Amino acid sequence: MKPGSSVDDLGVFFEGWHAEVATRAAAVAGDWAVDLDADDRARTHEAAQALAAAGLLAYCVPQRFGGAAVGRPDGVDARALTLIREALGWADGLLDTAFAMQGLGSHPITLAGSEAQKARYLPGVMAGARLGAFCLTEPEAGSDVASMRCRARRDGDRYVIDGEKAWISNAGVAGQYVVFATVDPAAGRRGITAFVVEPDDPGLTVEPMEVIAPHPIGRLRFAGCAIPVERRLGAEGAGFKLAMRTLDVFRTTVGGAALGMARRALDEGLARALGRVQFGEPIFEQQQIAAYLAESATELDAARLLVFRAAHLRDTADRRVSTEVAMGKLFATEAAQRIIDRAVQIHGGLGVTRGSAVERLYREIRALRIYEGTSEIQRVVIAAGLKAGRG
Ligand code: COS
Repeated sequence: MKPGSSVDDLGVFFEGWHAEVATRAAAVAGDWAVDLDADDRARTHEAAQALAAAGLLAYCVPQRFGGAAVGRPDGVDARALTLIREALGWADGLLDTAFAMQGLGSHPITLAGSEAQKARYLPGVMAGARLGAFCLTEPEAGSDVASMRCRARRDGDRYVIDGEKAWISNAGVAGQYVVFATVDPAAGRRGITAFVVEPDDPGLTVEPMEVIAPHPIGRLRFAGCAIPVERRLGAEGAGFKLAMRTLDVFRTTVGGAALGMARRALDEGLARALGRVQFGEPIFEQQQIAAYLAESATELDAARLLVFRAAHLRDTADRRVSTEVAMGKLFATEAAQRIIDRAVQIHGGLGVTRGSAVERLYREIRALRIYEGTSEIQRVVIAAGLKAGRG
């Protein structure tokens, strides 16, 4: 089995150089060994090193700061990021999120950072030396970002942050945290402001959280956490749009990870159906099993079309593409869940046995319908786009 990431069948969405990106990502995915017994945090560092060594993290930062030449004004190419996540998701959810966090955790700096901020953080991101984190969610503010309570108060040449963030990927291993906090709770989303917090800033503590799949995640508590004013990203009140613009790139890449996981499930399901003999013949000969595989292959291709259309538009159209991006994430993550569920069914008892690839996929896929905007929020975005005549 080989990682399924190729530009061959969707040439219309790609430029010539994308094929090489897909090949390079597939090589990293093919070489990566999944070690479920190793510590998630240690594995994340190891993954970042492997991704940096293969040159893949260069796609997370603009060329001026050492990144790859992708020819986009904002320095990143959604198609490259999505192709890479497709290959990595095929191999291992943790390898995929190690990559994703270098992008998501640095893109607000790329978009809104000063030259000094970019120079301080981006080269380390690309080298895999500084792991990134994107800190938006709070215990009481998930989908409703504007209701966040984490507060930043200006005090001379510092901001003092108080509050809590939860379900933060890379908590405890990140070298930089992009933190969204409000400077004016009464102003709703217009008070939200982005900052960079560093792990040794006084007043920051981190607690690990456990989720259903291997993933370094946790809670951040800010108690009088004072940071210099120079760590603010962009203007006061500009944080909400900065978060949304960042998500317009990375929601598409979540779709890419879902494609990779679904492809792996289809590969595993097909191999099992052809190899497993019951009633004197491979179970593939049972029409119900063949139909599951046919359904999965069709849904996977439909998902690929939506996801790469979104990535292509994001890279080439000079307009907001939130609607198409939301459609891609919604459809790909929901379809991947169904495809993986069918693969588990085809595997029978083996499908729910710890250590089998489809059992791992079954746990890995679930969060993709939740993080970076739930499926329900994607429908909200799509409906808002319809009303506004977008997309
Ligand atoms: N790009 C640029 N601007 C955007 C934007 C985008 N993608 N999305 C929204 N905006 C702007 C709008 O243009 C609007 O600007 P004005 O005030 O100048 O008119 C402003 O932001 C508010 O937009 P909107 O009215 O659409 O926001 P809502 O408060 O109605 O809803 C949702 C926003 C629900 C879509 C948003 O809160 C959301 O995405 N929630 C989910 C958050 C999430 O993904 N959490 C996971 C955390 S990361 S693991």
